[in-house]
Amino acid sequence: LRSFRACGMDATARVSNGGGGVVRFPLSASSALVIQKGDITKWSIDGSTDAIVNPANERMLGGGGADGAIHRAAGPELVQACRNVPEVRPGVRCPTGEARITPGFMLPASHVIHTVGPIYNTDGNPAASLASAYRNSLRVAKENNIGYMAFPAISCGVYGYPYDEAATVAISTIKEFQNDFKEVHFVLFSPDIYDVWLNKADELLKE
Ligand code: AR6
Repeated sequence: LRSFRACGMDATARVSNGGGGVVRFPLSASSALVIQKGDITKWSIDGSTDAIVNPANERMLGGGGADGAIHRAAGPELVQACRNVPEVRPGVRCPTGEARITPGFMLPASHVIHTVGPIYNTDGNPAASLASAYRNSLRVAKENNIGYMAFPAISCGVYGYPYDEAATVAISTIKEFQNDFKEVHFVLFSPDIYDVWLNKADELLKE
């Protein structure tokens, strides 16, 4: 089922992390969802205004997992830019489900969109909070004329979201924005998550 969708030169050539297993799902005549394995800190689309999404926490000053890797790769200017994001209440710059944008500094991508997914076991409505994190990230990207963006599997690490449920929310929410982007990528670090995402995209994006 998958092999016929494996993309050819087009997307592969333009993804600068060189990762194999890049699978492209057309969403509309001019947009696609692209799923690949890899390290999101290395992702960009050459010559475009692009953004990677950082699965952050509400303080927005760095942390472990992908957040830690993004801050290390971006350099110290990123945490400075984050400090300059106003607090909405003490210690909270980005409430769960919202998103904020900064430059990418030393990253290959030009922007970072910071969002906060739900902690699966303590959030009252994790599916709504996760959908909101994706939706607000996409909205902020659109407001900043970003045509290409890359998401990790938000909340699927430290925050404990089950992969299959997360994939349903992630892919169906991105589908709502199919006319607003050229490409939305998932750059997935874990082979298990990559498999779950591919199967879910096959299921939800069948022509
Ligand atoms: N590229 C792509 N994906 C990655 C990378 C990378 N370089 N590194 C990890 N992942 P997590 P969360 C995957 O824990 O669950 C932080 O401490 C990882 O395998 O980074 O939303 C923040 O500060 C997993 O599948 O984010 C918060 O406190 C996915 O990214 C908290 O963790 C998300 O895992 C947020 O937890």
